[in-house]
Amino acid sequence: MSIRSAVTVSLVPEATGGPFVFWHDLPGAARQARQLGFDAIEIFPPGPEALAHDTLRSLLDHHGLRLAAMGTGAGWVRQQLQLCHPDAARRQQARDFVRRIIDLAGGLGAPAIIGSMQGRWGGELSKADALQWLAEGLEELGRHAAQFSVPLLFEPLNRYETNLVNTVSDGLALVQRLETGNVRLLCDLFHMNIEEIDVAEALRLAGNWVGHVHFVDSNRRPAGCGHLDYRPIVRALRDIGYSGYASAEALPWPDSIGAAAQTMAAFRRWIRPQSE
Ligand code: LER
Ligand code: MN
Repeated sequence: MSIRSAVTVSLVPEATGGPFVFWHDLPGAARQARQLGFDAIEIFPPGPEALAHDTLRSLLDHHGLRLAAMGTGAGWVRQQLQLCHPDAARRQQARDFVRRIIDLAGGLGAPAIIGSMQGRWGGELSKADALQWLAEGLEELGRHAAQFSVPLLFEPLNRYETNLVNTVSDGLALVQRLETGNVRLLCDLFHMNIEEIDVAEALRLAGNWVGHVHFVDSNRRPAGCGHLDYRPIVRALRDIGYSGYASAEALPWPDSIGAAAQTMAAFRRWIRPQSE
């Protein structure tokens, strides 16, 4: 199976200025995505209650699109929830938030993403304790996702966004220590460009654990608008047999439609000729 294309849409007003291609207008984003030839959209919702299953199902079906994944970061952005919180009640709120997004996305055949909901250590909270709370949350939520036959995606983030899990290697150590094998890594090329010694080698190291890819350039502009060399990256994805999404989580530069069109041109140049 070949790598499929996806493009992000944010519905979170507080995330304005963030790295999402389309903003606020979900039906408009779906229409543009389809017109440009994307296979799927990835949605960053304000919360699990913001979208109804049936509305989403009919929008996707109408445009012949799949749902690639759904973000949970609004739990952090809007409510400061995090899975490693030292307070048990706050941790539980974080898990509940993610679980309800798993239910919504899973019902549409898509995984949820844990990125900024992993949280940070510091103050009273040691790194070891933070990782332990995070691992317990991932264990429970990974098992929960399995009922929908989808993984839970865990995303290492660069050092300016978390001090917990920055690299693929640290991400692997975390997911491989879980009893559930259902938590996979989301490899975001922007974060990897900051943290990895060699992006392609890190993808090879992750191998079968790669569950999703954020397809973006070194400066978080759309693929082809920075200085990443995609040839060794795509070769590594092919060699590990990756058949998930290359999902454009990038700044809307120069604007949303321009970013989406640029991503599709890059996808066709580097990924589709090699993956078919
Ligand atoms: C945040 O930087 C990011 O890459 C998102 O995918 C995390 O949810
Ligand atoms: Mn990302």
